[in-house]
Amino acid sequence: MVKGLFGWTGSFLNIDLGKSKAVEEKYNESLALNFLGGRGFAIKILWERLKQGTDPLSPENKLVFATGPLTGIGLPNSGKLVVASKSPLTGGYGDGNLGTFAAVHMRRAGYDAFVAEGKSEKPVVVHIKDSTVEFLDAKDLWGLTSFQAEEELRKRYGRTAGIVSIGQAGENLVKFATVVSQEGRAGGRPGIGAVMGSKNLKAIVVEGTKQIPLADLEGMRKMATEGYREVLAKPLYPFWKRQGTMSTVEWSQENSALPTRNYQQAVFDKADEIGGFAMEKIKVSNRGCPQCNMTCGNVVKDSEGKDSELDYENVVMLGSNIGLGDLAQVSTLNRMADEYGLDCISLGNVMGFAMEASEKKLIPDRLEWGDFEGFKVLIDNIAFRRGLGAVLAEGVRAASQTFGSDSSDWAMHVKGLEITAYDCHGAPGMALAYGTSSIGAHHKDAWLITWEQKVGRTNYDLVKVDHLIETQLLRGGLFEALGVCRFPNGTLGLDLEWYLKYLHAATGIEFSMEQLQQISNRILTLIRAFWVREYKDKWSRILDVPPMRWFKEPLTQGPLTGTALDLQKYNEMLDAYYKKRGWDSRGIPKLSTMEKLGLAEEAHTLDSYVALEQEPIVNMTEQNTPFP
Ligand code: PTT
Ligand code: SF4
Repeated sequence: MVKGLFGWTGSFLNIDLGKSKAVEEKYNESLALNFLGGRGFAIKILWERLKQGTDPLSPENKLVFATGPLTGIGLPNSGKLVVASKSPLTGGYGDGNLGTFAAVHMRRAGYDAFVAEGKSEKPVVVHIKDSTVEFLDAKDLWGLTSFQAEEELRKRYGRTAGIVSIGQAGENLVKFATVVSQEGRAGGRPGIGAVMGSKNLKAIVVEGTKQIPLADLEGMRKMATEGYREVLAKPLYPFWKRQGTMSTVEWSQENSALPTRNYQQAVFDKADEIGGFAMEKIKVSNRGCPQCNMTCGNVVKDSEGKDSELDYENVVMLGSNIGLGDLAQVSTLNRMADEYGLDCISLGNVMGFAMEASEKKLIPDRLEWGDFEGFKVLIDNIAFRRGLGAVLAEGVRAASQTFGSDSSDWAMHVKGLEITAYDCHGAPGMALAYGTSSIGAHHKDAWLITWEQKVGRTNYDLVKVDHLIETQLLRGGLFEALGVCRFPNGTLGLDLEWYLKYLHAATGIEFSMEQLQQISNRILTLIRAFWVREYKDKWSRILDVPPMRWFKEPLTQGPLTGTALDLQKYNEMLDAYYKKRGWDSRGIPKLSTMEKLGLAEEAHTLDSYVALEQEPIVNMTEQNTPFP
C-alpha cells in the first residue's frame, strides 16, 4: 500500500454492483510512482483485471473513475477525472476526461479511483460519503434525462455534492453514450455511458469531507493562489473568457479545416453564423469545471429559450458537419445531446454520414442537410434506438457495414471512434494524430493542426512525427495522468514548470520532466498493448490509417481546393512514427520497448496473443523502471 507517500490517498474503492458491495483497497505505492494516476491508473487496472475478449457491455467489464495526484487540491483547473473502460464502440481502450465536483469529492472521500464491476439487478444509484457506501434504488430516476436525474439527486444531497449520471442514451446502450455532470460536462466519448447503463448504474453521488494528504500544504496553498493569478494575467485570458474554444470556428474556416457535410468539404458558407462572434451575441454566462477560473463553457439561449453550453467541437459537429447554420438551433441539438447523454461529436458524425447515405440513396430514409426539425427527430430515434436511429446508435463504423457500397470510405472514424472536428484533407500531421490517438479518432492526445499550419500545412516533413510524439506524451500521457485540465498550458501557455512545482508540493517528490515523459510513454505503450491484446489476430496497421475520403476525394472548395492526403507518404510517416515509438511495422510495441519501460510482464502476456518482435536490449542501463 501507499505509505509515507503524499499526494495520493492510496486507496481505490472497488464497487461490485452485482453484490451491492463496496470494498476499499489499499494499492501498492509502485503503482502511483510508475503510473501516476488518471489514465495511468485506468489502463493498469483494465490491463490487470479484465479478461481478454470481455464483452464491453457485460457485467465483467470494469468501469473506472480515476483521478490524479493533482486532482481536487485547489489548484487551477484541478477538478478533472478520467472515466474509462473497454469501449463498446471500438472494442479497445476507451476513456474521457470529465470536469466535475465528483472528482474533488472522490479525493476528499479518500479515494483515487472507483472501479465498478458486475451488474445491479435493478437500476441503482451508488452514494458514497467518505467510507460509507449505499446502493439505492433508482427506479424513479431510470428513464430521466441526465439533467433531470442530477436535479433530483441535488434535492436529496445538496448543490455541492459530486454527481455523475447517464441519460437515456446510456440506459439504451447507445455505443457513444457519455457520462454527464453539471448539465454540460460530458466525458467518455467511446461509450463509457453505455457501460454505465449496462451495469444498471444511473448515477454515482459522492461526498467527501477529508483532507487530501499533501507533502507541503502551506506551500501548495501559496502556489495555488499564485497559479490562479498567473492564469488571470495571461494575455489571451480575456478573449478566452469571451469565447473559450469557440474562436476555433473562424480559424478552421479560414484555414480549410472545418468539417462540412460529413467532411466532404472543409469550409462552410454559414461559418460566420455559428462562430465565436455569433455565439457572443446569444451568450448569457460562463460555466465550467470546479476549481477553475477559466470557465470555458459558453452558456447561450437556444432556439427553445433554454440554456445550452457550447464548445467548438459541439457546434461544428452539430452545425457545419450536418449543414446547419443557425447557432440557436445548433444549441438546441447540443442541449438534447447533453440531456440524453450522447457524445456530440459522434452524434454529428453519424448524422452527417446518414445524410450522405440518404443523398446517395443507400438508405430509404429521406434526410436533408440543415433540416433542424428532422435532426431533432433523428436524435430522439438514436437515443431510443428506433428505426434508422438504432443503426446509427451503433456508431459510424457499424453503420457503414450495414449500409454497404463504398460507404466505409466516407465513414469518418479511426478504430471505430468518430473523428472530431478537424478536416484533414490537407493536414497529414493531424491525420496521423487521429490515426495514432490512444482511443480512436480524438484530438485530445494531440491537437497538431494550428502548429501544422505554421510549419507547412500540407507537407509530410518528419518533424511532424517528432512533434506529434512530444505532444502525445504531454497531453495524452502527462495531463491525463495528473488529473488536471490541460487548457491553462495548452491554450494560455502556462509554463510546464508549474506542474512540476505542484507535483513536488503534493507528493514531496521532485519529478523531472524526463521521468514524467517516461511515465507517459509507459501509459501510452500499455494502452497500445491493450488494443492489440483485445484485437489479437484482427490487429493491423490499417487501424492507424484514417478514412479513405481524405485520400481519394480532393477538396473542391476553399483555399485548399484540389488537396487530398497521399497514402504512400502517410504510410512513410506512420513507419517513422512506429520506429520512434519502438513499435514494429504492425504498430505493435517491441519486446525491448516494453521491457525498457518496465512492462516486461505485460510484454510476456501480449506475446502470448501476438508474437512480439524480439529486438534485444543492447545496453541494459537503458532499462528504465524509475520506481521499482
Ligand atoms: C471531449 C469531447 C470534447 S473535446 C468536446 S468539446 W473540447 C465535446 N463536448 C461534449 C459536450 O459538451 N457534450 C456532449 N454531450 N458531448 C460532448 N462531446 C465532446 O467531448 C471538456 C473540455 C474540453 S471541451 C476539452 S477540448 C479539453 N479536454 C481535455 C482533455 O481531454 N484532457 C484534459 N486533461 N483536459 C481537458 N480539458 C478540456 O476539457 P471527453 P468536459 Mg470532456 C458539453 O470528455 O470524452 O474527453 O471528450 O469533459 O468536462 O466537458 O471538458 O473543444
Ligand atoms: Fe473545465 Fe474549461 Fe476550466 Fe478546463 S478550462 S477546467 S475544461 S472549465
